[in-house]
Amino acid sequence: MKLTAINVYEVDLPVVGTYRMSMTAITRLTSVVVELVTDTGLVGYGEVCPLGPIYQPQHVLGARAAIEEIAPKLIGRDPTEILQLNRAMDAALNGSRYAKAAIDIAAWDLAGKRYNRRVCDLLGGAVGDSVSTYYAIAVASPEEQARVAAEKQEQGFRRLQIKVGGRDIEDDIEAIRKISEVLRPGMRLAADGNRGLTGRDTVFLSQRCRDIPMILEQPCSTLDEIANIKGQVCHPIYLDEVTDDVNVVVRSIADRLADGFGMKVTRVGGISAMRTIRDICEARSLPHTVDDNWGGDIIAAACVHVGATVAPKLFEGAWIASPYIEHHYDVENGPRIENGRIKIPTGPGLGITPDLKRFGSPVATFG
Ligand code: 0XW
Ligand code: MG
Repeated sequence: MKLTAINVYEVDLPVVGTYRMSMTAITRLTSVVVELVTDTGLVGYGEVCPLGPIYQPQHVLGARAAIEEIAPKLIGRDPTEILQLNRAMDAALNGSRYAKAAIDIAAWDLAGKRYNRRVCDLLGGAVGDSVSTYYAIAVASPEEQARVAAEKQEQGFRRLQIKVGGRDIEDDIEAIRKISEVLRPGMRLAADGNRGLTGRDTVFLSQRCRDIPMILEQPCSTLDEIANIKGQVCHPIYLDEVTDDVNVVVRSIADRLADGFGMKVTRVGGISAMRTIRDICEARSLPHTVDDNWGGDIIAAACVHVGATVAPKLFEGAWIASPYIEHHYDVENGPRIENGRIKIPTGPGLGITPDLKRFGSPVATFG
């Protein structure tokens, strides 16, 4: 099998409502879809959707520029030799893991189609035919966040993430307390600062909520800030945005800063890197999610396929953006949330056959 062309599409993703976090509010995004075309007629799809220009050091135009630099040097390669493909990408461009991730994901899709296996099967096999997910409650009044928590609990979600930060810490504390009053025993709760809290406010929040079983997700921005407060907080800390590659994951574990992770597939470089992090976490019994920033059915399926292979005792869910997106890329097979769970697509590869009319014409073609 040889790569004959790489097509890049931009997909407009208006957000249903406004998705507010500590440092940004999202109403519309553009996702980048990559199509790997081969001489066998098989094609593979990958996707990356930066969460706006300030959430992380990622940008739609940066993704396109990185792919433009890399793509011509991949034409003629066998895309199912995924390790060699990743090495070729790193030899072509330093960094931009989020952009490389879209190509890596498409390569896994192609490998599955070539061998007629689902991606989760190629990754070692799935636990069951569905995965758990969780609901992220955007920043809003404490009353509204508690209302949403009760509603999502009724809809079958077993884990909730409340967005905190970007406001008076007293409002965050009130929101967490109101949510804890409506949750039934066994519900999991994460308070996610998305890097927006100071160390001081994180300690205040944790100590004032010491009676509430929850985890703190990426409250502060840097590993050093986390290290400063680790001995003062009353809750486990999961790292998210700061873990932008496997090395940082390894360091945060070795330095005893991470009690778990909110992990994003494209941030670390794609399915290949996420598989490595899955295995490191299993070796150290560290719980983690398998999420991404945002994006449609392609990235959602990638998260679900990897999430399906995580050891059940460590799996904290696969978050997908579909509740905030009006239309599927693949109406029949696009991942959907039902009763807090997502069925694994059954087709080979990612199991997604996107309607290319949804993407329009490619914005770039290589090969
Ligand atoms: C909840 N998420 C996985 C989706 C949003 O991109 C933010 C992210 C997180 O946990 O930070
Ligand atoms: Mg997070």
